[in-house]
Amino acid sequence: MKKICVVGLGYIGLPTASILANNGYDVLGIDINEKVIEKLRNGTPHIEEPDLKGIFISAINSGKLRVSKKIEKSDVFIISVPTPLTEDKKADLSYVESASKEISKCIEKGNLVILESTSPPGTTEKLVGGIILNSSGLKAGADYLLSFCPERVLPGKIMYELVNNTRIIGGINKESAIKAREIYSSFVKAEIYLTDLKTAEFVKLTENTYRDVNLAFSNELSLICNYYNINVWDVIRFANMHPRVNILSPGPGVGGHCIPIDPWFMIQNLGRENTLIEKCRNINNEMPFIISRKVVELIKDKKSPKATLFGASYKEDIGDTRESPTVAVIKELKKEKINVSVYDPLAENSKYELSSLEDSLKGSDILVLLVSHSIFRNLDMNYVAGLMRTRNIFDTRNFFKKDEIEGYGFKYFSL
Ligand code: SAJ
Repeated sequence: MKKICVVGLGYIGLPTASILANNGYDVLGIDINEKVIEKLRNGTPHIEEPDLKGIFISAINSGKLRVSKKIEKSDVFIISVPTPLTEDKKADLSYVESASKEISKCIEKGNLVILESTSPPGTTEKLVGGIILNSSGLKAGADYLLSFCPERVLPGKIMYELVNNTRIIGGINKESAIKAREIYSSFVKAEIYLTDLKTAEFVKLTENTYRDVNLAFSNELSLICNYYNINVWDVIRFANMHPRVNILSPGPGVGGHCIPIDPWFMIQNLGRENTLIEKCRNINNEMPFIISRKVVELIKDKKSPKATLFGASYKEDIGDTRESPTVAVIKELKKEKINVSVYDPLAENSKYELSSLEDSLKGSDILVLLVSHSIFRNLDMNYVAGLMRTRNIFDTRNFFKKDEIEGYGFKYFSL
């Protein structure tokens, strides 16, 4: 199995295609977006991710990685396309569907098809396998091999985690899983465990749902601590000293394109309401509104109140703004007639206009820290204080030190 076609060149597909090419495979990366292909052909990755550029360029320069809009015959097909959430909170599998149709056009007996995109249990066999059977007549397990191998990498650390994280591979039969393991073991240094398709699909959802539930617990703790006037950050720090407790940090909400979405995939077919998982989703979704209400309360008496939000991306030290809690905070504050300006030197493709540091702070009544970018550590707080009309800081991430901040004449509020 020498030639691999990676369908979908996004956050997972592009790094995976590049690494496979650097490990000796002939890789063809496919994307439907003409602009993406053009950019890649000019030697520039269309996504920002530490260490990706060098690995991508060496793959392209070696001639082992090509990119195209058009699929070709291959030994292996890897599907790494987005699986977003529909309005009614179900998996939108349309990209998986169209990728499977493309593959059907050139699949041959003995090939291996691997789905990487996060999907509800049953998708690999029923949807991918079903489409390929209908369009090409080839049956998964009998005529070709079919696997599910979910990505598990953390945005911001993708290149490291692709190589160093353990992987779980599900196969429609043992041979499918074993063959898929052969491909990934060319670059994965950690263990690769084999199972069946549905288990592998469910494991991926379980990992992200576990994190969402943990985050909901920590966000709810922050509300309860608020009631008792206890510092939630101290509580979590001390509780986590217990060898079997590991609570995540509360914050202004849970963003990104995985954690707020995948729990819905897990429960979408159950027909049960009010599950723990749904409740946790709702708690996390409520956080930007809770933050906004507090901001309004703090500055509503000012004449033409202005709030400055620090951070537009969905989490620290990356530029990705997809599903960022900041968007909901902006909307809420605007509804309440608060002037809002946002500062984030890392943010890419922000839906909301961003301001310079100076413009965002000039005449402001509150600085709301929403994302803990490391670069915010270099801020000259005297300069920040000097620009603001009212020196309020609302720190939703336990980023600043209260005593230090008060030394600049700020009133400090935290979650
Ligand atoms: N967050 C907090 N407090 C924390 C940790 C995170 O509020 O203590 C917030 C972040 O600010 C962000 C959101 O949660 O808004 C999600 O961030 P994250 O770092 O928890 O997760 P992602 O979405 O960047 O990546 C996750 C990872 N999954 C797990 O850790 C179980 C990653 O390994 C997955 O590959 C990725 O989802 C994915 O693609 O599924």
